[in-house]
This record gives sequence, structure tokens and C-alpha cells, in this order.
Amino acid sequence: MRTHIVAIFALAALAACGEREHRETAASSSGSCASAPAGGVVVSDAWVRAAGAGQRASAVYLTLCNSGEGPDRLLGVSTDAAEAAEIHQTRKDEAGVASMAPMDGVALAPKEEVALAPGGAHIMLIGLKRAIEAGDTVTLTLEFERSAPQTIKAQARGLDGGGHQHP
Ligand SMILES: [Cu+2]
Repeated sequence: MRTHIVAIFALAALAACGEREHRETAASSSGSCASAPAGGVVVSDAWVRAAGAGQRASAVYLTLCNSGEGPDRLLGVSTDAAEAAEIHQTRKDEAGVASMAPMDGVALAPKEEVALAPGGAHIMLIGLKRAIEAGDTVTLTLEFERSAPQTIKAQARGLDGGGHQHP
């Protein structure tokens, strides 16, 4: 019975967060982060996974660069595209079963670049208010411990490259 429950949860997690087709977006360039203008967190490469009308959840991925001199932290995210937005971490157990759990923010050391990418940390959109089609834009507001809040736009991408489909 327990195995059954785990399998269902893993499937749900994969549908929302899972595949690795877009791993190239995680390509980090710490050089550009270190040379970013001082002060604040620079957000780049934001995208959201396209979601059909029947889908309840999706995930946003982006890169954060703390260009400031002190530590900062992404504390939370809000959006009008979903009822809630949570910061999650995807994990795999010894059996290779993926699951995810809420994270207590994303720590950003000075000059550090952190990529939220498929298979790892992501911003989970829970309770989508509408379908998100490839090319659509979702607006999100990011709150930080030290830096001022930032409103950004994430463009929706489908899974054009084939691979897993979870309708
Ligand atoms: Cu998630």
C-alpha cells in the first residue's frame, strides 16, 4: 500500500516539476554574476512550464545572482496566475523515486549565482487559475530578505523536445 501511495506522489511531482529537457537553461555563468552591477539580486532566464487547462500546477525556473556585498535570501514568491506559489526542492531517494518538499527560501551568498532548474529547486505554482500556453507570460513578484521586491515576467515553454509528457 505504501509503495502505491509513493508511486502516485512521484508521478504528480514529475508532472509538475520533473523532466530534464531544459537543463541547458541551468547553465550557470558565475563570471557574469561576479561582474554584475553592485547591489541587489539580478534575476535572469525566468521561464514557466506550459500547462494545459486541466492541470492544477506548474513550475517556474530562473537564475538568481546576488550582486550585493552581503548575503541575501529569496523568501517567497507571489503571482496572480495561481492560488499559491511555493519554493520547492526536488529530491530523489535511494530507489530513484522523485519527490519534492517546500524549501525555507533560497540562500544567496555574496556574488553567488543560484539556478532554479528542472530536477532541483523550483517555484511551484499551485492552483493554476488558467491554462498557460507556450509563449504566454506569467508575472511573479519575488521577495527578498534584504533587496527590494522585484516583479518579473516568465515566458512559458512547452516540452517541444519530446520526452516525457504528462497530460
Ligand atoms: Cu514542486
